Amino acid sequence: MSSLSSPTAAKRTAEAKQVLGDNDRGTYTVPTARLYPFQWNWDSVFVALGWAELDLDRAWKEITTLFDAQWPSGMVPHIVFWTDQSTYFPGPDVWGTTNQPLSSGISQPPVAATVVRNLQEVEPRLTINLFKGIDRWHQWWHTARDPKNIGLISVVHPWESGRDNLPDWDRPMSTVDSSSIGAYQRRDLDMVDQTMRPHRHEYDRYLALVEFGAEANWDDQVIGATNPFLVADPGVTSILLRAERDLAWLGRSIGLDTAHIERRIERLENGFVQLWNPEAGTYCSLDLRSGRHADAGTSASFLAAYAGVTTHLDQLDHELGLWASACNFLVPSFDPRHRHFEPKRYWRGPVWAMINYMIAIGFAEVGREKWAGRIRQSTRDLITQSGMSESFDPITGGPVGGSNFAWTAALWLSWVNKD
Ligand code: 9WN
Repeated sequence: MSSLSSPTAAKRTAEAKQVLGDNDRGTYTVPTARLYPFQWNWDSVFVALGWAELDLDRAWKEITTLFDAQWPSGMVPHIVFWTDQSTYFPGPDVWGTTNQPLSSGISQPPVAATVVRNLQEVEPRLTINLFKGIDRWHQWWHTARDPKNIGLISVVHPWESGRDNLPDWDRPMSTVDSSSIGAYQRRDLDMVDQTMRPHRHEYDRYLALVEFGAEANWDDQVIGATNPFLVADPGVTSILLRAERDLAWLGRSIGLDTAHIERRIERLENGFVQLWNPEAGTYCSLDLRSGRHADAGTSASFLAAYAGVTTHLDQLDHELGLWASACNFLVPSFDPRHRHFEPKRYWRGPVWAMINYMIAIGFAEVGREKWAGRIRQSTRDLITQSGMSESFDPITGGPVGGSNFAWTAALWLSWVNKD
């Protein structure tokens, strides 16, 4: 186990700064140069935590740049295509959106309010404009992504969850018709081994959903009512619930009335209970088209404490213990005892630093320091062993996916290796 000041840790710190610098595009940061050459929503926000350790102005800029791409509807897109690049597919032509700057037509987990609160606590610089932008985005989730008004947030594309090929999506995606999808060239496989990426049949359906959205002109009402994929996600729901609490804090800190945010918090608190799957003994996604829960937990199940939901804490504590006995590094993205667990395939097993960060914060806040410490130590061991990788194999600790990854670097600087 390396200490905070060990030579290896110092080497990783230098590497992390280098990675942020290399991926910096001045007003935003790309996740990693060729594989993901644009601004990604939640990547950028986590990266702001890393910038805050080096340059506070740059940290705020990362977030305001993202909100410069906010749609009139309030949606903040998952990718902003600030420049023309050919190393990523699908690009703006496939998304068929019209808003400027060009962007994708879906969103990603809303971590912004929480990170902005962190920045604001270092030095208050929140503008009313940014506050309103985040507020409109949160309202958009409640309206556009809770079309049945049940107090749960759904995703209309696996990419919207940020956890693309999670086994949770297998069954709901199996009903998506991809027969209209012609030939296309994936670019991810030029850079990452195919054993670490989603399968071809999954990509066909990802594209079919993009086609569906484009044909609907990205109209939220049409998508909410008829999109073939609509799944309530414990990840986005927990992250939004947490973000709403932080947004209310931010509003109060600048003297605003936050009653409408408190009402939204209450909606989600009431809705959250529907994610509990008694058979699996954990929080699971809920397919709103079939009415069925997924049959196993994911790393997002452990975000309940982060969301401020403490109802099943003992069960989650117990469940995490079982996961810990089934792998060497925490927290795998999917239940390591399940038959669909794949330690190297993207979101079907690998460990992701920013998910660990959120889970650890939640456990620490509810007094389960043991888990918070263990998760941070695991993240530390993984990055020490494998560097600034996109994600990590929970069995071997080896690197998975792309390298020189901005959010891994940012979390090393702001959390893993911070005193
Ligand atoms: C699609 C950039 C993004 C992350 C996601 C991760 C992956 C994209 C892809 O990379 O998704 O958005 O093409 O694989 O799943 O969480 O934001 O790092």
